[in-house]
Amino acid sequence: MKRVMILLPTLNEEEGLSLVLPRMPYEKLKQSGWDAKVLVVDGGSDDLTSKIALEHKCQFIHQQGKGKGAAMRLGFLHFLRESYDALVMLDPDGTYHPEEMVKMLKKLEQADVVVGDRLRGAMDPDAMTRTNYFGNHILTWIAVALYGVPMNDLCSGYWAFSKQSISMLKLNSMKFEIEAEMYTSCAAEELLISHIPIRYSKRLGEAKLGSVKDGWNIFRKLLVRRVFTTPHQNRIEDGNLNIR
Ligand SMILES: Nc1nc2c(ncn2[C@@H]2O[C@H](COP(=O)(O)OP(=O)(O)OP(=O)(O)O)[C@@H](O)[C@H]2O)c(=O)[nH]1
Ligand SMILES: [Mg+2]
Repeated sequence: MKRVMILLPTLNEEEGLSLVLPRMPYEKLKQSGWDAKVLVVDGGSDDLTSKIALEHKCQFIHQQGKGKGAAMRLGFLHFLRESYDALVMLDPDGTYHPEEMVKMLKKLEQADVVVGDRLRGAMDPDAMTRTNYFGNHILTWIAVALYGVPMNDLCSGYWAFSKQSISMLKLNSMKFEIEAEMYTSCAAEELLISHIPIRYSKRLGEAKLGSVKDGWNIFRKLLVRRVFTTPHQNRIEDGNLNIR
């Protein structure tokens, strides 16, 4: 059996997490040769997020700082410390469908990285605001114009990686610019990115992303990494790992 880590970033995500965790396709993954373990990296939720994660026997880390980017990098660090073969990340806010990771891991056999593509997938009518829809298209277009590497959905929160590709990423994002930096780092390391259309649904609970401010930070990250290909310093604050 190969081992896959399913990495979930959370900040007050009790509603989404309680819907997403029971839908993890453990059986289907097993049939495809994958033994899966979930790691939740939490940014200090004050709702029932940690309780739900532990009830479902997830590994749980309290990140010491804040931000999705810092959380993902901490998750990557733990991934590399253990003997996993692949990593799948998705936001557990009800927007992404855990069942779809089976086909993403299948596709990973022919690529280093697989991105779940919402923009060419099945988007539920009320899943994305008009501002985010145009913002996602524009940022994706800018990324491809700057880096010349195919990308269909820059800000997707559903990615699968081989172990080797995670070990090659060089990242320092703290917040929602993390996916953009994952793309720029894949481009720098010449990793093969493949896409797969996915369904995208309306979020449960409250959004943490501010469209304009975070959109601007993503744009800025694309520009900075075009000039300075790799981060000066790879800052990751360790968290407290609570293994159940
Ligand atoms: N660990 C951690 N996770 C976070 C933090 N901020 C947001 N998240 C999680 O990151 C994921 C993405 O955040 P969202 O608010 O859904 O942002 P988004 O998906 O870009 O925007 P929406 O389309 O509005 O859902 C969610 O699962 C959040 O719970 C944080 O500071 N730390
Ligand atoms: Mg979301």
